[in-house]
Amino acid sequence: MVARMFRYILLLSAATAVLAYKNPHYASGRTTMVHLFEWKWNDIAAECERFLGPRGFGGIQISPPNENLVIWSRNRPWWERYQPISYRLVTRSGNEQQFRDMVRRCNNVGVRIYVDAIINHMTGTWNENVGTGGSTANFGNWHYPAVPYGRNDFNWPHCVISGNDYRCCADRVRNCELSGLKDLNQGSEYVRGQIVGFMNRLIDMGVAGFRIDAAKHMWPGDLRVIYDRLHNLNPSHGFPQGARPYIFQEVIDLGGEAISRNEYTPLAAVTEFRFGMELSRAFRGHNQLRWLSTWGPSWSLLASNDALVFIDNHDNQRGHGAGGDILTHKQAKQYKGAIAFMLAHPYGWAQLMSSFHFTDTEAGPPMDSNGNIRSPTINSDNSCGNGWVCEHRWRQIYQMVAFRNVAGNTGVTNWWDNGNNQIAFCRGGQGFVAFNNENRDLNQNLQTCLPAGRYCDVISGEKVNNGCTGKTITVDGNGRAQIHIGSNELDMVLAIHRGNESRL
Ligand code: QV4
Ligand code: CA
Repeated sequence: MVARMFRYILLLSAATAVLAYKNPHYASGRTTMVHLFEWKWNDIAAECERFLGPRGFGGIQISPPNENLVIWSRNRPWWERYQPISYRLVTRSGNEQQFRDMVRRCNNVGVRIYVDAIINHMTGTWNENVGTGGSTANFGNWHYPAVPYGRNDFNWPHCVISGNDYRCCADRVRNCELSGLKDLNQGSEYVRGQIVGFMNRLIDMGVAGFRIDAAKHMWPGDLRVIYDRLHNLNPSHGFPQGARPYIFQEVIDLGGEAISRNEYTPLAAVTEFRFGMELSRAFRGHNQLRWLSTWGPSWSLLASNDALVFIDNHDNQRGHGAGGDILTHKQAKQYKGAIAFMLAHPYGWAQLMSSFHFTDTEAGPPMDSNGNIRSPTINSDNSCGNGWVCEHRWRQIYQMVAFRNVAGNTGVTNWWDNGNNQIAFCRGGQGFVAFNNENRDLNQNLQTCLPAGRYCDVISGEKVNNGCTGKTITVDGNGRAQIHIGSNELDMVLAIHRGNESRL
Protein backbone atom coordinates (compact mmCIF):
# COMPACT_ATOMS: atom_id res chain seq x y z
CA MET A 1 0.00 0.00 0.00
CA VAL A 2 2.65 2.48 1.07
CA ALA A 3 4.84 1.32 -1.81
CA ARG A 4 2.03 1.83 -4.29
CA MET A 5 1.35 5.27 -2.86
CA PHE A 6 5.02 6.12 -3.14
CA ARG A 7 5.12 4.95 -6.75
CA TYR A 8 2.09 7.12 -7.48
CA ILE A 9 3.74 10.19 -5.98
CA LEU A 10 6.89 9.51 -8.00
CA LEU A 11 4.87 9.25 -11.20
CA LEU A 12 3.00 12.41 -10.34
CA SER A 13 6.16 14.39 -9.67
CA ALA A 14 7.75 13.11 -12.90
CA ALA A 15 4.70 14.35 -14.82
CA THR A 16 4.80 17.75 -13.14
CA ALA A 17 8.55 17.98 -13.78
CA VAL A 18 7.99 17.57 -17.52
CA LEU A 19 5.28 20.24 -17.57
CA ALA A 20 6.98 22.54 -15.09
CA TYR A 21 8.74 24.86 -17.52
CA LYS A 22 6.11 24.72 -20.27
CA ASN A 23 3.47 26.98 -18.76
CA PRO A 24 3.79 30.69 -19.67
CA HIS A 25 1.67 31.63 -16.63
CA TYR A 26 -0.31 34.16 -18.59
CA ALA A 27 -2.99 36.08 -16.75
CA SER A 28 -6.32 34.34 -17.26
CA GLY A 29 -7.86 34.58 -20.73
CA ARG A 30 -4.60 35.58 -22.43
CA THR A 31 -2.74 33.47 -24.98
CA THR A 32 -0.15 35.34 -27.02
CA MET A 33 3.21 37.05 -26.57
CA VAL A 34 5.00 39.62 -28.71
CA HIS A 35 8.74 40.13 -29.19
CA LEU A 36 9.33 43.88 -28.76
CA PHE A 37 12.73 43.71 -30.45
CA GLU A 38 15.14 46.42 -29.22
CA TRP A 39 12.47 48.41 -27.39
CA LYS A 40 13.42 50.53 -24.36
CA TRP A 41 12.05 49.55 -20.96
CA ASN A 42 10.20 52.86 -20.46
CA ASP A 43 8.50 52.48 -23.83
CA ILE A 44 7.51 48.88 -23.05
CA ALA A 45 5.97 49.90 -19.72
CA ALA A 46 3.93 52.56 -21.52
CA GLU A 47 2.94 50.08 -24.24
CA CYS A 48 1.71 47.61 -21.62
CA GLU A 49 -0.54 50.20 -20.07
CA ARG A 50 -1.88 51.91 -23.17
CA PHE A 51 -2.13 48.97 -25.60
CA LEU A 52 -0.97 45.45 -24.70
CA GLY A 53 -2.84 45.17 -21.40
CA PRO A 54 -6.18 46.51 -22.69
CA ARG A 55 -5.90 44.51 -25.94
CA GLY A 56 -5.43 41.17 -24.15
CA PHE A 57 -1.79 40.38 -24.95
CA GLY A 58 -0.29 37.78 -22.63
CA GLY A 59 3.38 38.70 -22.57
CA ILE A 60 6.47 40.22 -24.11
CA GLN A 61 9.84 38.78 -25.07
CA ILE A 62 12.29 41.59 -24.42
CA SER A 63 15.79 42.07 -25.85
CA PRO A 64 18.67 40.91 -23.63
CA PRO A 65 18.68 43.12 -20.50
CA ASN A 66 22.28 42.52 -19.40
CA GLU A 67 25.29 44.64 -20.31
CA ASN A 68 26.75 44.07 -23.78
CA LEU A 69 29.83 45.16 -25.68
CA VAL A 70 29.40 48.50 -27.48
CA ILE A 71 30.39 47.98 -31.13
CA TRP A 72 30.83 51.41 -32.74
CA SER A 73 33.16 49.97 -35.39
CA ARG A 74 30.03 48.41 -36.94
CA ASN A 75 27.80 51.40 -36.11
CA ARG A 76 26.03 49.79 -33.16
CA PRO A 77 24.42 46.77 -34.93
CA TRP A 78 21.38 45.10 -33.33
CA TRP A 79 23.51 42.01 -32.72
CA GLU A 80 25.88 43.71 -30.27
CA ARG A 81 23.30 42.76 -27.63
CA TYR A 82 24.17 39.10 -28.20
CA GLN A 83 27.70 39.76 -26.91
CA PRO A 84 27.44 39.96 -23.09
CA ILE A 85 30.20 41.63 -21.10
CA SER A 86 28.52 41.32 -17.67
CA TYR A 87 25.22 40.47 -15.96
CA ARG A 88 24.59 44.05 -14.83
CA LEU A 89 21.23 45.29 -16.04
CA VAL A 90 22.42 48.24 -18.15
CA THR A 91 21.81 48.36 -21.90
CA ARG A 92 20.55 50.75 -24.54
CA SER A 93 17.06 49.69 -23.42
CA GLY A 94 17.57 51.09 -19.94
CA ASN A 95 19.02 50.55 -16.48
CA GLU A 96 18.01 48.32 -13.59
CA GLN A 97 15.59 50.78 -12.06
CA GLN A 98 13.81 51.21 -15.42
CA PHE A 99 13.77 47.44 -15.83
CA ARG A 100 12.14 46.93 -12.44
CA ASP A 101 9.60 49.63 -13.18
CA MET A 102 8.70 47.98 -16.52
CA VAL A 103 8.19 44.53 -15.01
CA ARG A 104 6.02 45.91 -12.22
CA ARG A 105 3.86 48.05 -14.51
CA CYS A 106 3.39 45.31 -17.13
CA ASN A 107 2.49 42.66 -14.54
CA ASN A 108 0.01 45.13 -13.03
CA VAL A 109 -1.94 45.19 -16.30
CA GLY A 110 -1.69 41.42 -16.84
CA VAL A 111 1.24 41.35 -19.28
CA ARG A 112 4.18 39.04 -18.50
CA ILE A 113 7.86 39.67 -19.28
CA TYR A 114 10.16 36.95 -20.77
CA VAL A 115 13.89 37.64 -20.83
CA ASP A 116 16.18 36.72 -23.73
CA ALA A 117 18.98 35.03 -21.74
CA ILE A 118 22.42 34.83 -23.38
CA ILE A 119 24.15 32.20 -21.26
CA ASN A 120 26.07 30.18 -23.86
CA HIS A 121 28.82 32.72 -24.39
CA MET A 122 30.28 36.15 -23.77
CA THR A 123 31.67 38.50 -26.48
CA GLY A 124 33.76 37.87 -29.56
CA THR A 125 37.19 39.46 -29.97
CA TRP A 126 37.13 43.15 -30.86
CA ASN A 127 39.43 46.17 -30.63
CA GLU A 128 36.86 48.08 -28.61
CA ASN A 129 36.22 46.63 -25.15
CA VAL A 130 33.77 48.78 -23.21
CA GLY A 131 30.22 47.71 -22.35
CA THR A 132 26.92 49.57 -22.22
CA GLY A 133 27.42 50.00 -18.46
CA GLY A 134 31.10 50.95 -18.66
CA SER A 135 32.50 47.51 -17.78
CA THR A 136 35.61 46.42 -19.63
CA ALA A 137 37.14 43.07 -20.59
CA ASN A 138 40.43 41.63 -21.75
CA PHE A 139 39.46 39.34 -24.61
CA GLY A 140 42.94 37.89 -25.10
CA ASN A 141 42.77 36.56 -21.52
CA TRP A 142 39.10 35.57 -21.57
CA HIS A 143 38.84 38.00 -18.66
CA TYR A 144 35.48 39.58 -17.80
CA PRO A 145 36.11 41.26 -14.44
CA ALA A 146 32.55 42.56 -14.03
CA VAL A 147 31.19 38.99 -13.59
CA PRO A 148 34.00 37.86 -12.96
CA TYR A 149 34.93 35.19 -15.49
CA GLY A 150 38.44 34.08 -16.43
CA ARG A 151 40.11 31.50 -18.65
CA ASN A 152 39.00 28.55 -16.51
CA ASP A 153 35.35 29.35 -17.04
CA PHE A 154 35.41 28.67 -20.80
CA ASN A 155 35.58 25.53 -22.93
CA TRP A 156 38.99 24.27 -23.99
CA PRO A 157 40.69 23.52 -26.31
CA HIS A 158 39.72 26.66 -28.18
CA CYS A 159 37.80 25.97 -31.43
CA VAL A 160 35.19 27.65 -33.65
CA ILE A 161 32.09 25.89 -35.02
CA SER A 162 32.17 25.30 -38.78
CA GLY A 163 29.18 24.72 -41.05
CA ASN A 164 29.90 21.01 -41.31
CA ASP A 165 29.98 20.59 -37.52
CA TYR A 166 26.20 21.00 -37.43
CA ARG A 167 25.86 17.80 -39.47
CA CYS A 168 28.56 15.65 -37.91
CA CYS A 169 29.56 16.73 -34.48
CA ALA A 170 27.27 17.55 -31.59
CA ASP A 171 30.22 17.94 -29.22
CA ARG A 172 31.83 20.63 -31.40
CA VAL A 173 28.52 22.50 -31.74
CA ARG A 174 28.37 22.59 -27.94
CA ASN A 175 31.99 23.06 -26.93
CA CYS A 176 33.33 25.30 -29.72
CA GLU A 177 32.55 28.96 -30.34
CA LEU A 178 29.42 30.08 -32.17
CA SER A 179 30.70 32.82 -34.56
CA GLY A 180 33.80 33.33 -32.42
CA LEU A 181 31.78 34.13 -29.28
CA LYS A 182 33.74 33.01 -26.21
CA ASP A 183 32.13 29.78 -25.11
CA LEU A 184 31.27 29.38 -21.43
CA ASN A 185 31.57 25.97 -19.79
CA GLN A 186 28.15 25.30 -18.21
CA GLY A 187 29.61 22.13 -16.73
CA SER A 188 31.53 24.26 -14.25
CA GLU A 189 29.89 24.77 -10.86
CA TYR A 190 31.20 28.32 -10.75
CA VAL A 191 29.74 29.20 -14.17
CA ARG A 192 26.42 27.60 -13.24
CA GLY A 193 26.36 29.71 -10.11
CA GLN A 194 26.86 32.95 -12.03
CA ILE A 195 24.16 32.08 -14.59
CA VAL A 196 21.67 30.92 -11.97
CA GLY A 197 22.36 34.04 -9.89
CA PHE A 198 21.65 36.26 -12.89
CA MET A 199 18.43 34.47 -13.78
CA ASN A 200 17.19 34.32 -10.19
CA ARG A 201 17.66 38.06 -9.75
CA LEU A 202 15.35 38.53 -12.75
CA ILE A 203 12.78 36.07 -11.41
CA ASP A 204 12.75 37.86 -8.08
CA MET A 205 12.11 41.13 -9.96
CA GLY A 206 8.95 39.55 -11.40
CA VAL A 207 9.82 38.15 -14.82
CA ALA A 208 7.80 35.11 -15.93
CA GLY A 209 10.43 33.20 -17.86
CA PHE A 210 13.23 33.06 -20.39
CA ARG A 211 14.14 32.52 -24.01
CA ILE A 212 17.35 30.49 -23.83
CA ASP A 213 19.52 31.86 -26.61
CA ALA A 214 21.64 29.29 -28.49
CA ALA A 215 20.31 26.39 -26.38
CA LYS A 216 21.50 23.95 -29.05
CA HIS A 217 25.04 25.04 -28.18
CA MET A 218 24.74 23.87 -24.56
CA TRP A 219 24.51 20.34 -23.12
CA PRO A 220 20.94 19.39 -22.10
CA GLY A 221 22.29 17.91 -18.85
CA ASP A 222 23.89 21.23 -17.88
CA LEU A 223 20.73 23.15 -18.75
CA ARG A 224 18.65 20.84 -16.59
CA VAL A 225 20.84 21.58 -13.59
CA ILE A 226 20.54 25.31 -14.22
CA TYR A 227 16.73 25.25 -14.67
CA ASP A 228 16.20 23.20 -11.54
CA ARG A 229 18.12 25.76 -9.46
CA LEU A 230 15.86 28.61 -10.52
CA HIS A 231 13.52 30.22 -8.01
CA ASN A 232 9.77 29.94 -8.25
CA LEU A 233 8.03 32.93 -9.84
CA ASN A 234 7.46 35.82 -7.48
CA PRO A 235 3.94 35.65 -5.98
CA SER A 236 4.00 39.38 -5.22
CA HIS A 237 3.77 39.90 -8.99
CA GLY A 238 0.58 37.89 -9.27
CA PHE A 239 2.02 34.42 -9.96
CA PRO A 240 0.58 31.37 -8.21
CA GLN A 241 2.58 29.83 -5.36
CA GLY A 242 5.14 27.30 -6.58
CA ALA A 243 5.00 28.39 -10.24
CA ARG A 244 8.11 27.56 -12.27
CA PRO A 245 9.45 29.96 -14.94
CA TYR A 246 8.36 29.44 -18.55
CA ILE A 247 11.41 28.42 -20.57
CA PHE A 248 11.58 28.30 -24.36
CA GLN A 249 14.87 27.11 -25.75
CA GLU A 250 16.21 28.40 -29.04
CA VAL A 251 16.99 25.23 -30.97
CA ILE A 252 16.81 25.57 -34.76
CA ASP A 253 16.02 22.08 -36.04
CA LEU A 254 14.92 21.93 -39.64
CA GLY A 255 16.15 18.33 -39.85
CA GLY A 256 19.43 16.76 -40.91
CA GLU A 257 21.57 17.91 -37.98
CA ALA A 258 23.55 16.08 -35.32
CA ILE A 259 21.47 17.80 -32.64
CA SER A 260 17.71 17.39 -32.49
CA ARG A 261 15.00 19.46 -30.82
CA ASN A 262 13.89 16.22 -29.11
CA GLU A 263 16.94 16.39 -26.84
CA TYR A 264 15.50 19.61 -25.38
CA THR A 265 11.74 18.96 -25.10
CA PRO A 266 12.20 16.76 -21.99
CA LEU A 267 13.57 19.89 -20.29
CA ALA A 268 11.28 22.71 -21.36
CA ALA A 269 9.61 24.25 -24.43
CA VAL A 270 11.44 24.71 -27.73
CA THR A 271 11.20 27.27 -30.55
CA GLU A 272 9.55 25.45 -33.48
CA PHE A 273 11.22 26.88 -36.58
CA ARG A 274 9.44 24.46 -38.95
CA PHE A 275 6.17 26.21 -38.13
CA GLY A 276 7.00 29.56 -39.74
CA MET A 277 8.84 27.87 -42.57
CA GLU A 278 5.85 25.72 -43.59
CA LEU A 279 3.28 28.49 -43.18
CA SER A 280 5.47 30.91 -45.14
CA ARG A 281 5.67 28.36 -47.95
CA ALA A 282 1.92 27.87 -47.96
CA PHE A 283 1.00 31.55 -47.80
CA ARG A 284 3.54 32.39 -50.49
CA GLY A 285 1.55 30.00 -52.68
CA HIS A 286 4.14 27.21 -52.77
CA ASN A 287 1.85 24.76 -51.01
CA GLN A 288 -1.93 24.55 -51.05
CA LEU A 289 -3.80 25.85 -48.03
CA ARG A 290 -6.13 22.84 -48.11
CA TRP A 291 -3.31 20.67 -46.75
CA LEU A 292 -3.41 22.71 -43.54
CA SER A 293 -6.46 20.68 -42.49
CA THR A 294 -3.97 18.36 -40.73
CA TRP A 295 -1.81 21.19 -39.29
CA GLY A 296 0.06 20.06 -36.17
CA PRO A 297 2.35 17.17 -35.22
CA SER A 298 1.51 15.26 -38.43
CA TRP A 299 3.52 17.97 -40.23
CA SER A 300 6.56 16.89 -38.14
CA LEU A 301 5.92 19.71 -35.74
CA LEU A 302 6.57 19.26 -32.01
CA ALA A 303 3.78 18.36 -29.62
CA SER A 304 1.62 21.46 -29.27
CA ASN A 305 2.46 22.24 -25.65
CA ASP A 306 6.21 21.91 -26.32
CA ALA A 307 6.22 24.43 -29.15
CA LEU A 308 6.79 28.18 -29.08
CA VAL A 309 5.56 29.17 -32.54
CA PHE A 310 6.00 32.23 -34.75
CA ILE A 311 6.21 33.15 -38.41
CA ASP A 312 9.42 35.20 -38.41
CA ASN A 313 11.90 36.04 -35.67
CA HIS A 314 14.58 38.72 -35.34
CA ASP A 315 17.16 36.47 -37.04
CA ASN A 316 15.35 34.93 -39.98
CA GLN A 317 13.48 38.12 -40.89
CA ARG A 318 16.93 39.45 -41.90
CA GLY A 319 18.68 36.29 -43.16
CA HIS A 320 20.57 35.44 -39.93
CA GLY A 321 20.35 31.93 -38.45
CA ALA A 322 18.78 29.28 -40.65
CA GLY A 323 15.72 28.85 -42.83
CA GLY A 324 15.17 31.09 -45.84
CA ASP A 325 12.05 32.48 -47.47
CA ILE A 326 10.32 33.46 -44.26
CA LEU A 327 7.40 35.89 -44.62
CA THR A 328 7.85 39.22 -42.84
CA HIS A 329 6.08 42.57 -42.56
CA LYS A 330 7.63 43.40 -45.95
CA GLN A 331 5.15 41.04 -47.69
CA ALA A 332 2.22 42.44 -45.77
CA LYS A 333 -0.78 40.67 -47.31
CA GLN A 334 0.69 37.16 -47.17
CA TYR A 335 2.28 37.83 -43.79
CA LYS A 336 -1.02 38.89 -42.23
CA GLY A 337 -2.56 35.75 -43.75
CA ALA A 338 0.04 33.50 -42.13
CA ILE A 339 -0.24 35.32 -38.80
CA ALA A 340 -4.03 35.03 -38.89
CA PHE A 341 -3.73 31.28 -39.47
CA MET A 342 -1.28 30.96 -36.57
CA LEU A 343 -3.61 32.84 -34.23
CA ALA A 344 -6.82 31.19 -35.45
CA HIS A 345 -5.43 27.66 -35.12
CA PRO A 346 -5.08 26.10 -31.65
CA TYR A 347 -1.63 24.54 -32.26
CA GLY A 348 1.31 25.83 -30.19
CA TRP A 349 2.09 28.82 -27.98
CA ALA A 350 2.01 31.81 -30.32
CA GLN A 351 4.55 34.59 -30.51
CA LEU A 352 4.36 37.73 -32.66
CA MET A 353 7.31 39.69 -34.00
CA SER A 354 7.40 43.48 -33.65
CA SER A 355 10.15 45.03 -35.76
CA PHE A 356 11.93 48.21 -36.72
CA HIS A 357 12.27 49.13 -40.41
CA PHE A 358 15.52 48.07 -42.05
CA THR A 359 17.17 47.55 -45.40
CA ASP A 360 20.67 46.86 -44.04
CA THR A 361 20.39 43.49 -42.28
CA GLU A 362 23.05 44.50 -39.73
CA ALA A 363 21.60 47.92 -38.86
CA GLY A 364 20.66 48.61 -35.27
CA PRO A 365 17.33 50.04 -34.11
CA PRO A 366 16.32 53.66 -34.79
CA MET A 367 18.93 55.72 -32.91
CA ASP A 368 20.39 59.20 -32.62
CA SER A 369 24.01 60.07 -33.42
CA ASN A 370 25.07 59.12 -29.88
CA GLY A 371 23.65 55.63 -30.34
CA ASN A 372 20.65 56.21 -28.07
CA ILE A 373 17.56 54.28 -29.20
CA ARG A 374 14.74 56.52 -30.38
CA SER A 375 11.30 55.84 -28.92
CA PRO A 376 8.45 54.84 -31.21
CA THR A 377 5.88 57.56 -31.72
CA ILE A 378 2.19 56.63 -31.85
CA ASN A 379 0.21 58.05 -34.78
CA SER A 380 -3.47 59.03 -34.60
CA ASP A 381 -4.43 55.79 -36.42
CA ASN A 382 -2.59 53.81 -33.68
CA SER A 383 0.34 52.84 -35.95
CA CYS A 384 3.94 53.58 -34.99
CA GLY A 385 6.39 56.15 -36.36
CA ASN A 386 10.04 57.05 -35.88
CA GLY A 387 11.29 53.96 -37.69
CA TRP A 388 9.23 51.30 -35.90
CA VAL A 389 6.95 48.84 -37.74
CA CYS A 390 4.91 47.70 -34.71
CA GLU A 391 3.23 44.74 -36.41
CA HIS A 392 1.44 44.11 -33.11
CA ARG A 393 -0.49 47.35 -33.70
CA TRP A 394 -1.80 46.25 -37.09
CA ARG A 395 -5.55 45.78 -36.75
CA GLN A 396 -5.47 42.45 -38.64
CA ILE A 397 -2.97 41.18 -36.08
CA TYR A 398 -4.11 42.52 -32.69
CA GLN A 399 -7.73 41.63 -33.38
CA MET A 400 -6.68 38.05 -34.10
CA VAL A 401 -5.01 38.00 -30.68
CA ALA A 402 -8.46 38.75 -29.26
CA PHE A 403 -9.89 35.96 -31.48
CA ARG A 404 -7.37 33.49 -30.03
CA ASN A 405 -8.25 34.55 -26.49
CA VAL A 406 -11.96 33.99 -27.16
CA ALA A 407 -11.37 30.66 -28.92
CA GLY A 408 -9.59 29.36 -25.81
CA ASN A 409 -9.21 25.59 -25.69
CA THR A 410 -11.71 24.79 -28.42
CA GLY A 411 -10.59 22.61 -31.32
CA VAL A 412 -10.84 23.04 -35.08
CA THR A 413 -14.28 22.03 -36.38
CA ASN A 414 -16.18 22.25 -39.66
CA TRP A 415 -13.11 22.44 -41.90
CA TRP A 416 -14.03 23.54 -45.40
CA ASP A 417 -11.85 23.98 -48.49
CA ASN A 418 -12.38 24.34 -52.22
CA GLY A 419 -9.67 21.78 -53.02
CA ASN A 420 -7.10 24.52 -53.49
CA ASN A 421 -6.30 27.70 -51.63
CA GLN A 422 -9.62 28.72 -50.16
CA ILE A 423 -10.23 27.35 -46.67
CA ALA A 424 -12.41 28.01 -43.63
CA PHE A 425 -12.92 26.53 -40.19
CA CYS A 426 -14.61 27.06 -36.84
CA ARG A 427 -13.17 27.11 -33.34
CA GLY A 428 -15.89 25.24 -31.54
CA GLY A 429 -18.81 27.64 -31.18
CA GLN A 430 -16.49 30.57 -30.48
CA GLY A 431 -15.08 31.76 -33.77
CA PHE A 432 -14.98 31.33 -37.53
CA VAL A 433 -12.23 32.19 -40.02
CA ALA A 434 -11.85 32.00 -43.80
CA PHE A 435 -8.84 32.48 -46.11
CA ASN A 436 -8.63 33.19 -49.82
CA ASN A 437 -5.11 32.80 -51.24
CA GLU A 438 -6.26 32.65 -54.88
CA ASN A 439 -6.68 35.14 -57.66
CA ARG A 440 -10.41 34.51 -57.84
CA ASP A 441 -13.00 35.55 -55.27
CA LEU A 442 -14.20 33.37 -52.44
CA ASN A 443 -17.98 33.59 -52.33
CA GLN A 444 -19.65 30.77 -50.42
CA ASN A 445 -22.42 30.04 -47.99
CA LEU A 446 -20.53 28.43 -45.10
CA GLN A 447 -21.18 26.99 -41.64
CA THR A 448 -19.78 29.41 -39.04
CA CYS A 449 -20.81 27.44 -35.92
CA LEU A 450 -21.90 30.73 -34.33
CA PRO A 451 -25.29 31.72 -32.92
CA ALA A 452 -27.49 33.83 -35.19
CA GLY A 453 -26.48 37.46 -35.24
CA ARG A 454 -24.65 40.21 -37.04
CA TYR A 455 -20.88 39.98 -36.59
CA CYS A 456 -18.16 42.48 -37.37
CA ASP A 457 -15.26 41.01 -39.41
CA VAL A 458 -12.18 41.73 -37.29
CA ILE A 459 -9.88 41.78 -40.35
CA SER A 460 -11.54 44.41 -42.55
CA GLY A 461 -12.68 46.58 -39.69
CA GLU A 462 -13.42 47.07 -36.06
CA LYS A 463 -16.51 47.19 -33.93
CA VAL A 464 -17.29 50.76 -32.91
CA ASN A 465 -20.15 51.44 -30.48
CA ASN A 466 -22.92 49.57 -32.23
CA GLY A 467 -21.50 49.65 -35.74
CA CYS A 468 -18.68 48.05 -37.68
CA THR A 469 -16.08 49.83 -39.82
CA GLY A 470 -15.56 46.74 -42.03
CA LYS A 471 -17.64 43.86 -43.38
CA THR A 472 -20.72 42.84 -41.42
CA ILE A 473 -21.51 39.12 -41.56
CA THR A 474 -25.04 37.92 -40.94
CA VAL A 475 -25.24 34.44 -39.41
CA ASP A 476 -28.62 32.75 -39.72
CA GLY A 477 -30.44 30.43 -37.32
CA ASN A 478 -28.56 27.42 -38.73
CA GLY A 479 -25.19 29.05 -38.16
CA ARG A 480 -24.64 29.66 -41.86
CA ALA A 481 -23.50 32.89 -43.50
CA GLN A 482 -22.52 34.19 -46.92
CA ILE A 483 -18.76 34.70 -46.88
CA HIS A 484 -17.06 36.88 -49.47
CA ILE A 485 -13.34 37.62 -49.80
CA GLY A 486 -12.45 39.28 -53.08
CA SER A 487 -9.11 38.39 -54.62
CA ASN A 488 -8.19 42.07 -54.88
CA GLU A 489 -8.97 42.97 -51.30
CA LEU A 490 -6.29 44.33 -48.99
CA ASP A 491 -6.51 41.14 -46.91
CA MET A 492 -7.10 37.48 -47.73
CA VAL A 493 -8.76 36.71 -44.39
CA LEU A 494 -12.18 37.11 -42.79
CA ALA A 495 -12.72 36.36 -39.09
CA ILE A 496 -15.67 36.66 -36.73
CA HIS A 497 -16.03 35.58 -33.12
CA ARG A 498 -18.26 35.57 -30.05
CA GLY A 499 -18.26 38.82 -28.15
CA ASN A 500 -18.19 40.79 -31.38
CA GLU A 501 -21.82 40.37 -32.43
CA SER A 502 -24.81 42.64 -32.32
CA ARG A 503 -28.37 41.34 -32.22
CA LEU A 504 -30.02 40.36 -35.50
C1 QV4 B 1 33.13 37.23 -36.74
C2 QV4 B 1 33.32 36.17 -37.83
C3 QV4 B 1 33.66 34.81 -37.20
C4 QV4 B 1 34.91 34.99 -36.33
C5 QV4 B 1 34.68 36.11 -35.31
C6 QV4 B 1 35.95 36.38 -34.51
O1 QV4 B 1 32.12 36.03 -38.60
O2 QV4 B 1 33.88 33.84 -38.19
O3 QV4 B 1 35.18 33.77 -35.67
O4 QV4 B 1 34.28 37.33 -35.93
O5 QV4 B 1 35.65 37.14 -33.38
C7 QV4 B 1 28.44 38.78 -34.81
C8 QV4 B 1 28.90 38.97 -36.25
C9 QV4 B 1 29.92 37.89 -36.64
C10 QV4 B 1 31.09 37.92 -35.63
C11 QV4 B 1 30.51 37.68 -34.25
C12 QV4 B 1 31.57 37.65 -33.15
O6 QV4 B 1 27.79 38.91 -37.12
O7 QV4 B 1 30.39 38.16 -37.95
O8 QV4 B 1 32.00 36.86 -35.95
O9 QV4 B 1 29.54 38.71 -33.95
O10 QV4 B 1 31.98 38.94 -32.84
C13 QV4 B 1 23.56 37.32 -33.45
C14 QV4 B 1 23.87 37.48 -34.93
C15 QV4 B 1 25.30 37.12 -35.24
C16 QV4 B 1 26.24 37.90 -34.33
C17 QV4 B 1 25.90 37.50 -32.90
C18 QV4 B 1 26.80 38.16 -31.85
O11 QV4 B 1 23.00 36.66 -35.69
O12 QV4 B 1 25.58 37.49 -36.61
O13 QV4 B 1 27.60 37.62 -34.65
O14 QV4 B 1 24.56 37.92 -32.63
O15 QV4 B 1 26.74 39.54 -31.96
C19 QV4 B 1 22.76 29.50 -35.38
C20 QV4 B 1 22.63 29.22 -33.89
C21 QV4 B 1 21.57 30.09 -33.24
C22 QV4 B 1 21.77 31.58 -33.57
C23 QV4 B 1 21.84 31.72 -35.09
C24 QV4 B 1 22.12 33.15 -35.51
O16 QV4 B 1 22.34 27.85 -33.67
O17 QV4 B 1 21.65 29.91 -31.85
O18 QV4 B 1 22.87 30.91 -35.64
N1 QV4 B 1 20.73 32.43 -32.99
C25 QV4 B 1 20.94 33.15 -31.71
C26 QV4 B 1 20.35 34.55 -31.74
C27 QV4 B 1 21.16 35.43 -32.65
C28 QV4 B 1 22.57 35.60 -32.06
C29 QV4 B 1 23.06 34.39 -31.39
C30 QV4 B 1 22.33 33.24 -31.28
C31 QV4 B 1 24.33 34.51 -30.68
O19 QV4 B 1 19.00 34.51 -32.10
O20 QV4 B 1 20.56 36.70 -32.83
O21 QV4 B 1 23.47 35.94 -33.14
O22 QV4 B 1 23.99 35.01 -29.36
O23 QV4 B 1 21.66 29.00 -36.09
CA1 CA C 1 28.64 26.20 -25.96
